[in-house]
Amino acid sequence: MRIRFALAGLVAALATAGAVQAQDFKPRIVRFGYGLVDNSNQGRAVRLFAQEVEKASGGKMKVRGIGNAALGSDTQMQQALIGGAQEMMVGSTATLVGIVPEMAVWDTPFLFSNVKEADVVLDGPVGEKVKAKLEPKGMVGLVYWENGFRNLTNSKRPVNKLEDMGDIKLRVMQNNVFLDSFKALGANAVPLPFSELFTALETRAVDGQENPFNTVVSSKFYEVQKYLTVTNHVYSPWIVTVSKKWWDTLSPAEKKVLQDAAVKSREFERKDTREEATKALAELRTKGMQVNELPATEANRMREKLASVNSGIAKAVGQETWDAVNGAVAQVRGK
Ligand code: TK8
Repeated sequence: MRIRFALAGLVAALATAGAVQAQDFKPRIVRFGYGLVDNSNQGRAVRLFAQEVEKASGGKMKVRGIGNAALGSDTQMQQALIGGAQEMMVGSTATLVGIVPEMAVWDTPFLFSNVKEADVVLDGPVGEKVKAKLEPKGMVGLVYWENGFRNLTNSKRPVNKLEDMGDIKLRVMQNNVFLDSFKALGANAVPLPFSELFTALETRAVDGQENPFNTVVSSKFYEVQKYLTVTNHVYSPWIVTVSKKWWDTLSPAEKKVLQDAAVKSREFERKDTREEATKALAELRTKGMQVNELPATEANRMREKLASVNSGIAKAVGQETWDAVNGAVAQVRGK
């Protein structure tokens, strides 16, 4: 008797769950584009996101991760999201600056001195506020992911002092903060989309670039770059974005599935990236890269020179955003 009662309850519960699911989830294909190769921290986190979404939607929502910039460079994908031709992407906040000027604040050299500061500030109220600026421009920002602290590589010579950068043609991300930063350091800065970077290095159209260790490994830059200088000069995050046009067609349950999976992917991605980063430098050495750290006096000179771009960033992002972000950093540092 008791068993029969329990079974009936179970059947009823299942029926209700089924009914809720049927009306809340439509079959959806989500094209999720990214710039790095499949075997990278980006690729792994996109796959985790895809699994979570599929599970939570009872298989109704299917995420197709499309890496290698096969759907276009960061800026091309952003336009596809705005137009509604692509559902999701992950890319650098740095490449969004032309659409949301406030995003440039994350490119401030030496803004964060460790990943804890980055996590607290990006996930906190001011990170949310900057992220929210995407909506009126046609994109919904879900979460920030770690790209990592950036370091310098080149094929010309070991960089031991600033002057060593003098005649290095250095690829930078396409925004003024990066251009101004490397001009301030005396380099010949050339803006290029990431999708063109490997070929540019290979053909020596440019001599160097800057990216976290993880990317130097996953994109095989060690094949075309000999020297790596540990500079940790900036932490520019990645951000996961959704087409607003498409987002507006989703049910609240579908939106929640994407939001929850995005948070899970963020936790996974940061852990994965940090683990990979600790091993990457040794790997790059075994691949034949020559690694050096800047002597303290040169690191300080670099800091001083880069501080000269701060006033320009404050102007570009607005004093309010500048103060809010720097205030949030000071707060977490004080703790
Ligand atoms: C990948 C880029 C990349 C970034 C860059 O699409 O462009 O150098 O670091 O991660 O967003």
